[in-house]
Amino acid sequence: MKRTAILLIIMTLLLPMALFGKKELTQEEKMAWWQDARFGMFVHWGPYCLYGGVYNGHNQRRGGAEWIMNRCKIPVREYRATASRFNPEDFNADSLVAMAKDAGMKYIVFTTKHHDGFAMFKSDASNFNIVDYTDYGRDIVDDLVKACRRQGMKIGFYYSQSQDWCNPGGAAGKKAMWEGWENRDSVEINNYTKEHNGSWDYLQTTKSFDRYFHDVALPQIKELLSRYGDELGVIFFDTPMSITKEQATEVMDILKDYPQVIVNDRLRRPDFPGDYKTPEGRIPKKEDVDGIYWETCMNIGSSWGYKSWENAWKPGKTILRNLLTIASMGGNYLLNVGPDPQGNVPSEARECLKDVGEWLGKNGEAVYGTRRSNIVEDWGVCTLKDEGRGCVAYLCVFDVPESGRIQVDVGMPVKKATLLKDGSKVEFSNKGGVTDIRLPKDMSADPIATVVKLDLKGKLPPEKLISNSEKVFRIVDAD
Ligand code: FHN
Repeated sequence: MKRTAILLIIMTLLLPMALFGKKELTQEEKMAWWQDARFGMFVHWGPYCLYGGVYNGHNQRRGGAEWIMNRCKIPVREYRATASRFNPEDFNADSLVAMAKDAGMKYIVFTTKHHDGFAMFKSDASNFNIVDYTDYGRDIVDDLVKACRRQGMKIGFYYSQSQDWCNPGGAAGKKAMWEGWENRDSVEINNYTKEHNGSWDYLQTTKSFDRYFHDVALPQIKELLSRYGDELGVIFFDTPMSITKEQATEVMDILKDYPQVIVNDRLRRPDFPGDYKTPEGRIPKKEDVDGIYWETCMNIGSSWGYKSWENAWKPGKTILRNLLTIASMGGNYLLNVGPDPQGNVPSEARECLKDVGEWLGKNGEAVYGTRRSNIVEDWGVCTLKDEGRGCVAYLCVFDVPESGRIQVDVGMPVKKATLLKDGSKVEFSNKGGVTDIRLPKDMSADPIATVVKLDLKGKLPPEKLISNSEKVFRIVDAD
């Protein structure tokens, strides 16, 4: 009897959803997990990794190594032939997800198709994909989604909707030849590129952009959504060139069936503002991200795609301080890695992520689920969180002053101050709205950040963030 009653209640709750489609979400509900997550892994991976930033013995002079085909004007047939040899035998989707998890990352955004046009998933819209075009033959996107499912990691898809250099008709960023390798034909190639809206190979021009869009981009977006749309967290479009308002609307119409998918601001500009803004490679100014959802995407080295001669790896300390600063301004940090041709994340990046994960394992409380304070001082930054009947402020002290004293105005009286790492007491006094903190003299400062947790009297005021702001952040390669 009891069981029947429970079943009836469940059915009454589920029936309207089955009849009338998926539950409407408020913007706040939709963004909630993403806001709490704060830290994600961006993965740029495709056949460009086979070049590793080197073409015909020349290091690519400018731009990310994932742009090598365009920067060095590699002919379509040649690039396709290289791509057919993509055989990342070491790739293990579970290891990649575990790496992100151990680094304290809460979601992964993976390049399902970058500007070269190679799909990392089985596609009926173009055979230039990992399953049909290579001997490797495994659907990497499918492997990754399943690994994320197994490990409770949110998955997001990057998809290059406009640029596509191997499927005819796709847009091509206008880059001049002299940015690539020294080629005797560069003048000729440059003239051709100028006359053909960025394309450098006749094969790119045999269809219109509209045909490319309807034959490849839209069907592939549909393929990805029909397979994984219900569990997809994010879709990251990029370099919105050539795409019309009507075409962008067609994309958004498909996305209506997946109301939980968070969409970035790069589908088409300026009339498709998306759910969040995407400053690239840098931490924006506080005033530029006031009241909005935003995420900085950044490389762990100097290139999105794998570069065999990378020599500018960021240390864990930089990554962590960036993350804390971004969190103190209410943003997310999407940190990119580029696996190599065998499918391994370079060891320098792995080491860095390990350090980051270790620190976050002890101090993550100051990052996840926090809100912006907009306090960025000489000594460091501060995040805020509601907790129990009150709220807390996490002072992340990058540089402990010699006096051991820091002053902060968190807008509420402080009840208690402790060191996050061990809960030991920290002396403080409240005076005229400012709290004077005295860090223990015998304390060894944390080289990343010494985190002081302040228990505050009162709750945080409601925070209303907007998605559709008109703010525009520059996309580095979108010309
Ligand atoms: O051209 C791309 C680049 O290769 C990379 O994918 C980044 C990631 O945000 N987006 C474009 C440049 O802004």
